[in-house]
Amino acid sequence: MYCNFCWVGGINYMLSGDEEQILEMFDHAYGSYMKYAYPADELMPLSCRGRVRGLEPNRGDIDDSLGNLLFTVCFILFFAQLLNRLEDFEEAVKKTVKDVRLDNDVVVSVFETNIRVLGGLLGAHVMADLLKQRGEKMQWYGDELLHMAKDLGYRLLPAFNTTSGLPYPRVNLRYGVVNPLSRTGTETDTCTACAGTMILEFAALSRLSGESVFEEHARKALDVLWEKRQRGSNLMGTVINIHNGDWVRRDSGVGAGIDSYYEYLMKAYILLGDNVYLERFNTHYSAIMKYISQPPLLLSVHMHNPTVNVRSWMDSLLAFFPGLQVLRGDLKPAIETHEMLYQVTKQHKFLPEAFTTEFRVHWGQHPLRPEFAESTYFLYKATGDPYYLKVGQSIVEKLNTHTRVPCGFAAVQDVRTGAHEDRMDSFFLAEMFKYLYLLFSEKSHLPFDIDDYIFTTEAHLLPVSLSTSQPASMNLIVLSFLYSHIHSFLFVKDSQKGVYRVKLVAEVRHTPEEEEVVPHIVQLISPPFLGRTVLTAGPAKFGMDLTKQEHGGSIVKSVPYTACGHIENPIELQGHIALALRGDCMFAAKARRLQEAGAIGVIFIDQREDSSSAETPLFQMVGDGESTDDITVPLVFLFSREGAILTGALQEHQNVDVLLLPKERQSRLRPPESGLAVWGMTAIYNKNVMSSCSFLQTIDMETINF
Ligand code: DMJ
Repeated sequence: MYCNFCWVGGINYMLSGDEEQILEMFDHAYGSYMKYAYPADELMPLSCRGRVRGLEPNRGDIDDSLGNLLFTVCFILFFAQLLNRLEDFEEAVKKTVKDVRLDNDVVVSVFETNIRVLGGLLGAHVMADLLKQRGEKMQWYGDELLHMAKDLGYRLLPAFNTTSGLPYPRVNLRYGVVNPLSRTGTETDTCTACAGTMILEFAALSRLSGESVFEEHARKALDVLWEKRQRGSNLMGTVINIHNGDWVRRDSGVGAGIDSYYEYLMKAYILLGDNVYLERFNTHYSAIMKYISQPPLLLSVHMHNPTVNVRSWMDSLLAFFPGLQVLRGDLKPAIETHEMLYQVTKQHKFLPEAFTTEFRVHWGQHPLRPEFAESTYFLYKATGDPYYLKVGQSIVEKLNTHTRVPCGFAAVQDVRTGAHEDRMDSFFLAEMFKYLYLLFSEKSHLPFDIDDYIFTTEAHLLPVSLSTSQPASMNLIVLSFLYSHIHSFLFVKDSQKGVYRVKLVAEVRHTPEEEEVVPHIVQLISPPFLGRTVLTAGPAKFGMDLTKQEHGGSIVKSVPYTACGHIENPIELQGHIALALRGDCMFAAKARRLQEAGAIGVIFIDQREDSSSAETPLFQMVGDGESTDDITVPLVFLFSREGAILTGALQEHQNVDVLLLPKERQSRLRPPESGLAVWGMTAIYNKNVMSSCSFLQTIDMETINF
């Protein structure tokens, strides 16, 4: 039975109707599994029995995800803890320890076993350990799940025994890959995601067990993949030869075959704090945004000829991508693509496995995939917009109406007919319910701080405190290395725990309706501009308050331009306004560094090509979650097209003086010598969205009339 009244951290609280509904659905799905399928890996919800490999007709590759490993139990282990059902959690741990055998003569997918089982065991181990430390439960627990995880890790390792370091796609849990009894080891190819989605689990295993071999192998595979990127486009193919590293399939998208490769680069940076992963991710991300992203669509291209689309349909796996874009801080395309996906679900009830650019069904199956719910959760978390709760409710409603059957929830064979399929993949329990529950639940209803964890691709949670237990040779996270995005997970030193916590922090605030962004300007006042060139700028929530005090000076570019490392030109910057490129670290970190170097103000310039205030709503920069009282210089932000005008002016003229001030003060200014007022812009600011007629207003003085 699900509870509608819970006790977390000594506080009673009532569950909301939405929370209760998710719990009821979870109980129906998990209860059916336990009743009809346990100890099989998965439930067959139409025939009300378990799917045991070898006993059911072979479904091909899809069965390689089953290894008689009690997948479902491994999966939900952690979910029970999330729901604060400590008895259920303890029970599931005991069952797993007692019933799961790893020494099975069965060929499994390395990728699936890693993300499903290894991730499940590790996430559950972390929770079991936490409960034990808290003294609440699990006092008997002696790292059994971690021992199992290590055992499983060693059973997966033979897959990495290739000359390239890219793993075989399959391994026999008992015999490895080279043993003649293994019935595997003859494969030549694997998918990019298959080889590139090991680092979170393997690194966690290494750091928790103290055995570095796992992380080393996963990292090596990522290094090989990185070397194989197409150097012209920085794109990746989807299938690669594991022996010689040649690309077998050169189509390049963000969905099937490659999705979690990108996801794991970004998350490896968040979990492990190694800049290399972020740099690689950013390089790929720019390429994706240049060639694959055609907002709201995400269309695969040829990696060598990226201006050519290779198909006119998209697959449903790419629905995770808006969630990843939220982590990257790229909210606008995330919102657009998510909205496009929502429209597809409105038309077909669910995302079909593949659909065309006109939203027609290309492949009608829907195996209860969670990616759309995942992105909905991340977008809600980043924006707080109740619209995403409505989207979540529509997902719930459709699941109950169209997939609920007496023994669980059944996949949809074809969204056009609504016919069911006798499968309920374990990711449905592991991911779908977790994201939906988190979407609707209050943070305070959770038994732990969700921001202390990162989601694996299977929605298992790994603690970001792992970053503090990395080998000394690795690049440690330093607090100052915070990257700068619209909404980002940020590492924040928790002085009490001595670990770095991960927080979803808005570095750039999209203000609520009642708090409008005060548009600012950068006005070029030295000859030959004489106040006629006016650039629309965004303000900052910290630093000098320009609404109280205008500010001006001549501009100098920071070296390095991002101002993320040691500032190399403090003498030139002394007493001047610094220009700094956005990205690589937080606005606050840049501002601090430049202020220390002697700059009297900072103009940040967007690093995204071709952005402009005419097309993108203004926002205000906020700090890094820590106190920014020490930052006293004025700070403004320019989109890249406005920024290019400023840097162009600097290139052409030795000296460029600017004024930084709120836009409303503009008309009161008199450019030197001209005696003319500067003409006001026609930008209209509506709520927090600014739609400007022009990002640059250079006017003919004759037209000025005041
Ligand atoms: C999950 O097993 C994982 O998220 C994987 O990375 C791809 N998608 C499936 C569920 O659709």
